[in-house]
Amino acid sequence: MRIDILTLFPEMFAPLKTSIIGKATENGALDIRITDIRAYSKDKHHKCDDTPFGGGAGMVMMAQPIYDAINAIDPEHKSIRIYMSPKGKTLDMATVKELAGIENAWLTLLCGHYEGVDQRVLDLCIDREISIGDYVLTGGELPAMVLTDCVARYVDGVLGSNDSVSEESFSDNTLEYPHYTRPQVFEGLEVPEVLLSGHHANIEKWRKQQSLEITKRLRPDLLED
Ligand code: 4F9
Repeated sequence: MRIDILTLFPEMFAPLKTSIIGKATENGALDIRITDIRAYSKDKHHKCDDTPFGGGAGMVMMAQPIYDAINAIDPEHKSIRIYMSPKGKTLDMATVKELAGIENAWLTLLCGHYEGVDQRVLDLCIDREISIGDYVLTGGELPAMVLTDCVARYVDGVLGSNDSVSEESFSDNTLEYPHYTRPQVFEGLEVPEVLLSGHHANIEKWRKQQSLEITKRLRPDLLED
């Protein structure tokens, strides 16, 4: 999967170079490219924001640098162009799996900053808007990393064969069961007996029951449909 990220703050994307996503990039399963929108500014001071027409607080990102950056990266509009925005559809597992399931998928993620982006560049260039939740951030960079991380986990070759996605939280509308590792007693707290029994059927039954109980207690809304 190829993911292009357009931002005024490329240095914010260091986390994508580490851990599982960093390894998948080295292995070639992911091709993540960060583009500095400022490089496309035609202003002599590389200006990319200006005051809003109509007045009001804050600055607005100018259309021209974004328009030119998108058209330099994806001149034939072959990628799915996504603007990370609180106005977008809230990200859920259905959207994550939809994007991850596209053969040879190519995503372009536009990160706004300040008060937002000139509406005309969104109208001209953007296919969809995605939000990661009902709160406002200082920019779309963290949402772009959230989207990249959770979509990438479902791309072939990103997770090792031991990192199963079939038992994790939300996989069948339930939250995941609790995990334990050595030592058997920690600060007086014991590992549940059944996990030490070696009886796989009982362990599976216990985990299913734990999943259901935890979901009922913490997220009863997930069980409604
Ligand atoms: C984007 C918040 C996506 C939530 C972008 C300020 C944002 C956001 N989901 N907030 N700029």
